[in-house]
Amino acid sequence: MTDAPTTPAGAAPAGRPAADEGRLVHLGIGNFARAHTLFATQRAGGWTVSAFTGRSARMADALNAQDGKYGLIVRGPEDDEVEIIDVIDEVHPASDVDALVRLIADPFTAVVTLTITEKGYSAGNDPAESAPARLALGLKARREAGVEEPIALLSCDNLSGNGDVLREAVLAAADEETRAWFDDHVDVVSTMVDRITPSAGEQEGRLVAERTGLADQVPVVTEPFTEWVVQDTFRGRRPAWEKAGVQFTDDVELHELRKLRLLNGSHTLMAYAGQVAGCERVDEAISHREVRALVESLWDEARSTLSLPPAELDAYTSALEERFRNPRLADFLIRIAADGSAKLPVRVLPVIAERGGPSQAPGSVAAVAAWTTWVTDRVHAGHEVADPQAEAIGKAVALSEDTERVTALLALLGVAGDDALVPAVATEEERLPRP
Ligand code: CS2
Repeated sequence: MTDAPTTPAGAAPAGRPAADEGRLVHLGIGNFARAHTLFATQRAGGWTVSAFTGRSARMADALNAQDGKYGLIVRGPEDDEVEIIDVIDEVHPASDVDALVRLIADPFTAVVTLTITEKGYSAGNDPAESAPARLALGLKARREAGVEEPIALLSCDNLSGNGDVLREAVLAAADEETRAWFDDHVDVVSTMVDRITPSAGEQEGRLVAERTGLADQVPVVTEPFTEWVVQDTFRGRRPAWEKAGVQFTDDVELHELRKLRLLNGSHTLMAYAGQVAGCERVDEAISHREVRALVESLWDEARSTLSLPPAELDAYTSALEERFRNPRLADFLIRIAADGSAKLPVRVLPVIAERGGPSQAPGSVAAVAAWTTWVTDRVHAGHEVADPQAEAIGKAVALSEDTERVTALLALLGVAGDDALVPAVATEEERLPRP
């Protein structure tokens, strides 16, 4: 996509040969990591994965009971392909800090990948609450064990500059000696990840059993498309991910911004505006005339903030549209609606600011107004909002005066009370398409 040196798929980047074997530790073993990061690691060959769950330990029990194997269903517009992924050695609950410390201190471990979601990076310095803080304890043990080979930490979450964000979060929780040791022994790598991975249901388990014989309690369903762009800054071993088509580049940031603002930005818009308009899935939302018009407008605004050739952006948005329209994927909007207060400031607000304010970014303003409307409707209807700030959202939506309510909600996104976005969102709320 850019002039930056990007290795062609299948070729190892010069000077940093991939290693035949090693251990990768993964934090946050949900559906996405299993469709994307572990899939690529299986293709690379030779490496084993020790994984840790997110908050719920259920995944550890289920995967360990299946010897770490699971079925990956790649769901195209016409048919499914099913493959067994068998790269996991052991799965631990996130709370097993001793296991994490032991694994990071072990010289065979050379790479840590994280899918801990946006909110995971601001979880503070308490190892009981925060994956970066647990990682800091692991690095302390690695330093104390005298391991010299640099370990690479890769963020696979939808944040711009995710490597820098991860570095800050780990260093904030690390002791002084580990901070001094860090730069010589740790590479923190930014990556752009992409593969739409909806939640799987019971019929997916039946499909895996029929096609492969594996009785799978935790199958994964995903789309055919997959992309991983990785900053080329490894001093230690890493899997031969180029065998899975992973691109190594010095310029991850533009890839990140393009994906965050065009894919994730329109996902967020559809998640809220689509549900407010009565849709349940992404393919319905993108086919809804008025929601689609809002998506077009958001895309125009986001495109103008990206320094990429128009033809390339055209190709990117047409491919996105096709992915969103996949009629068999059944990607429910409620999945994408989670954690809006952590997503909007990354995906949407920067576009409004870079365009010069709300009057120059009506599609992006609609995404924010759709969020304020959706959380308000949802709490009033007695449902929970899955969000790290759910409690504060509940208090804000209880305010009966609209401007006060919108002001309180936008404050949770870091928007000041006198920002022009407040009246713009209050007005836009009235215009959103309804069933
Ligand atoms: C979605 C992402 O949950 C969300 O907010 O936008 O999970 C999206 O499906 C992935 O980033 C696609 O790569």
